[in-house]
Amino acid sequence: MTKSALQIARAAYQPKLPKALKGAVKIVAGGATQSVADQQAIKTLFPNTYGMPLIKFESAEVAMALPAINVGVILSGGQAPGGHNVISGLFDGIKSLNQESRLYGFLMGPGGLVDHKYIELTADIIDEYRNTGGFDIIGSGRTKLEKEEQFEKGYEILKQLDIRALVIIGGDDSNTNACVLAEYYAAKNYGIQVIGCPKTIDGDLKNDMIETSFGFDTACKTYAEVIGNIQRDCNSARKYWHFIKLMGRSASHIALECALQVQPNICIVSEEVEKKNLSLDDIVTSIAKVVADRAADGNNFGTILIPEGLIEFIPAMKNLIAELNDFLAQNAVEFSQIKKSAQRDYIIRHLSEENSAIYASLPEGVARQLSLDRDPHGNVQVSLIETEKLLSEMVGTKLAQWKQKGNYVGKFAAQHHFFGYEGRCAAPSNFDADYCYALGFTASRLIAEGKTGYMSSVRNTTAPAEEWISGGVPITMMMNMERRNGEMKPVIQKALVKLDGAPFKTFAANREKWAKETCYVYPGPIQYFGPSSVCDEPTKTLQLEQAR
Ligand code: FBP
Repeated sequence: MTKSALQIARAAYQPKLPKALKGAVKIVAGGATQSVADQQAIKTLFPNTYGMPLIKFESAEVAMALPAINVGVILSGGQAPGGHNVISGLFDGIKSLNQESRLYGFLMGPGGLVDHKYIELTADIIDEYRNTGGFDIIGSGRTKLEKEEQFEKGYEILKQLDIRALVIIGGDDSNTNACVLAEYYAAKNYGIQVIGCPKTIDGDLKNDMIETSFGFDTACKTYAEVIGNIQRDCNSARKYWHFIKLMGRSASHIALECALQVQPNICIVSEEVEKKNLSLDDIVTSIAKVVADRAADGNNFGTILIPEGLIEFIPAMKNLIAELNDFLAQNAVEFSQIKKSAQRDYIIRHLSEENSAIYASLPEGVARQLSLDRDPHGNVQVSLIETEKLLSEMVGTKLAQWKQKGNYVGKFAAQHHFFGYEGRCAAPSNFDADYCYALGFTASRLIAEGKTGYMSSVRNTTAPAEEWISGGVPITMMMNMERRNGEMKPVIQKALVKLDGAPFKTFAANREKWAKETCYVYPGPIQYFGPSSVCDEPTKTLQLEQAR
């Protein structure tokens, strides 16, 4: 296979490990834990994995010896830079404890476990993928592990391969599944440990113990590079407004991080829209005002960052989507038999009066996207909704009305972009390469300690990697009860942007200036070699959250 010069050089990169993981480790356990909310309900649903202590690894004198063990690994959900390094860290970790240990990768996500599709990950294969982006080593998928028959099918193959620990690398939904599986195998006394690893470019799987999900760093830096390039183009030609939608199915962390890196004219933060109970028209008006103000200064150009999940955070739309979710879940069969051309009318006839009116007022394309199949976890596929076009069209209409009234005298031409897939498989930054390797290595130590229902945790991540703290968090600690597909379910609580947090406050303190003036920053491409100040810098979000 032909490799690029960067790929060849990057293959030789040795990810940095926290000091404590470099030799023998001992475990330091804290007190009992409880879930973030709905404690009684979660405790009842997870009697075997609830309340376990937080765990930290520290250096020890005597090395622990692990009998040879077979371990399975699954990549679940959307790709995120660094997944291959989690696997190589896990591989090196189990091998460092016993050379006879083996690692099996289940193919194309959790479905590989159920369908018994797997490969053994040998040293040759692992070496091909060190420090590379993508999940192609074993592929990924979104099959939801939730049914007893799936757990039993999984158990069959795990028993056959003598696998005694399974590592699931995924986002909040996949780690919820990891926890359900851990509980099931523990209840059945099957002797199979399940460990989770925090993945998602969206950055919304985080809490006090999980400072960031892997992939967020690289993905944001990749988008910020391209947005910076667009800003330089836009500041050169001075004729376009660029409407840039950024991935992040729910939370606006990616848009906010990119805004902090590039200082655009506008960045919408969905969580603020919800808090202020803004309507679509409020958002459109506020954008149009910035466009008009800049036009008054002769600046008919600018950049607007739009979080992918915006639609679901506009309160009126959120109510509509919630009703649609329940309605479509309950009437799935009937709905699937209705002709496509009649589906819109069918929905309008069946929704409550208020939601029916909102649904009817939506442009055809957006309305259709809202009624399309949910992903296996019941989520609307927001990446398919063209919010950037919807907003620019509406802003254009508003400006035309203002022009007629003599309130606006500019030119408005829009360009549209959607950045998501462009960053999900980028070669991991040094941060993600190191962080992921440490997460995988930590998972091997949790396995060696016989733990199950834990998520691998690496903290203190704005300090040099040597000083990072490695350990484990009981997954039940992150759970609460939420409505999914019309039913209350235990799920990991999503971490949305905190409006009283330092990243948002920093943005809010600067946004008026960024709107009016042209304060663009051009971050340039991720650097893998060179001074640490250029190559190892964590995200602005992490730096501000940890105030370093
Ligand atoms: P995960 O939550 O699985 O990490 O995926 C995140 C994400 O990249 C979202 O930002 C986006 O909305 C979604 O995946 C797109 O899904 P798909 O890859 O199935 O098109």
